[in-house]
Amino acid sequence: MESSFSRSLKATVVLCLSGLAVWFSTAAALLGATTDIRDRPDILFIVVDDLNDWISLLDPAAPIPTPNLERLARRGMLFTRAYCASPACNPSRTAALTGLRPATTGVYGNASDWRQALPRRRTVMQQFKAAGYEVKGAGKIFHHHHNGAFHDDASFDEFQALRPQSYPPQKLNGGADYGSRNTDWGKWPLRDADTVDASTVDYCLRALADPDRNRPLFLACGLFRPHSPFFAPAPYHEPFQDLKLPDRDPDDWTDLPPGAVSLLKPKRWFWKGLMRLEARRPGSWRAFVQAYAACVAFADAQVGRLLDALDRHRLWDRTVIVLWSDHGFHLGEKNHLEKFALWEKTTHIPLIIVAPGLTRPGSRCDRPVDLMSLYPTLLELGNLPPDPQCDSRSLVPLLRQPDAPWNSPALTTYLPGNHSVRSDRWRYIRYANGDEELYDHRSDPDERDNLAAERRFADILSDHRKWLPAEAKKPIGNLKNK
Ligand SMILES: [Ca+2]
Ligand SMILES: [Ca+2]
Repeated sequence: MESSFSRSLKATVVLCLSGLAVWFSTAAALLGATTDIRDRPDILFIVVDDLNDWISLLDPAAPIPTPNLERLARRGMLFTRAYCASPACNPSRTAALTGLRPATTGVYGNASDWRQALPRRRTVMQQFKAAGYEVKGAGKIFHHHHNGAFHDDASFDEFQALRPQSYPPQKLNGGADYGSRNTDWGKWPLRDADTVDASTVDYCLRALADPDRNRPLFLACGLFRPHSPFFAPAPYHEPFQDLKLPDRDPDDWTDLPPGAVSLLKPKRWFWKGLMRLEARRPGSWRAFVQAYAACVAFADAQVGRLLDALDRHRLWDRTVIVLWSDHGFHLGEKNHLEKFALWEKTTHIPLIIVAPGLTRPGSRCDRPVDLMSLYPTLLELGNLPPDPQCDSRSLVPLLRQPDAPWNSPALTTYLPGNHSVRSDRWRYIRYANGDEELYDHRSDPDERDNLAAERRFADILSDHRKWLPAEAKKPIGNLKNK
């Protein structure tokens, strides 16, 4: 007679084998053993605007909770050291969505017309369209100027434009002389439903619920928060009344070389303006940071609505999900505000990839990677042919095995000739005039002590210099960033 132990052992073996069978069949569908378009996974592609790393997803000690990003990460792989290709909306998005770096294309600034620079280059969405996918999108995918000039109709079968931002009758931050209404912050609007992003997510929920799909779906969801103005309905602000302010050293800039200062100086008005406002209205800096946190909480809640739809329609097993931010954001660290710099705070981003049958639930990868890998990764996950023009390679080996060999660092470019190389341990920055910075993340995660002038690090410097792009395409359009 069979013992209860051997029965339960058998049951466990059967369960494991059937689990493995599901795993192998989904992995086979993902990785090319099938060519039938109907067997290909749906893709949910979520891009969040200006979301930095001061979030519980990336740092349990960070003050901004992101429960829905963590919920998503539990389904797949979190990249703990992912970096943008450029610390501004247009060059970052153009690079990620075309697979070509700023130094390859000349698209360095927010005013560079990327389509003029790359009239024939297929975006990653166009690759999926050509392969038979239905490609839909909503919100901020490409960088939008006020007139939507940089949107690309050719990338979508159907697209819902970003809903225009509504503004309160008067500025809310009390700083009539600090910035424009686009750098305002406060409790606005009253209801979630009246926000820019609710409308974007509503569209995506309808696309996910469509029962008549006979083609695989590529759905791009572009969330606008936490981009300024830092507006979110009142309940999102409440948890942050006692938020600590970021640490900073008032003298942090004394060891910066002239190349750094001249690059960053045009953006100093953000920080100096906020400090002037702080002097006149104490508490303004804290209110600014609290409002950013509220906008992150709001964006996280919008991601939660998408995840609820995946639960509701049982889409997890057939959907590849990629979530990323176009760059990070300074809240006063290193006496800097906003983006437009090459340090950790501006370049470090959340990146989550869920590939059913491929990524282990709740896995993490600590290899330094950058957003240039998104395009080739998506092609591989969608079982599309690789594109030899891409400037980087697919992350699929790391999705399979997070500690697989990966000998290239992450590379970020800001305006022509300024680059940052982030390896496991070091951040190396080289400015257009040849000036350098070097930070040791093992002992200095806030990048306070520039070590580039110390002779004992000469080998580290030369190891990192070899990753700088050989090519430097001339800039397209003017380089102003607003
Ligand atoms: Ca952005
Ligand atoms: Ca310093």
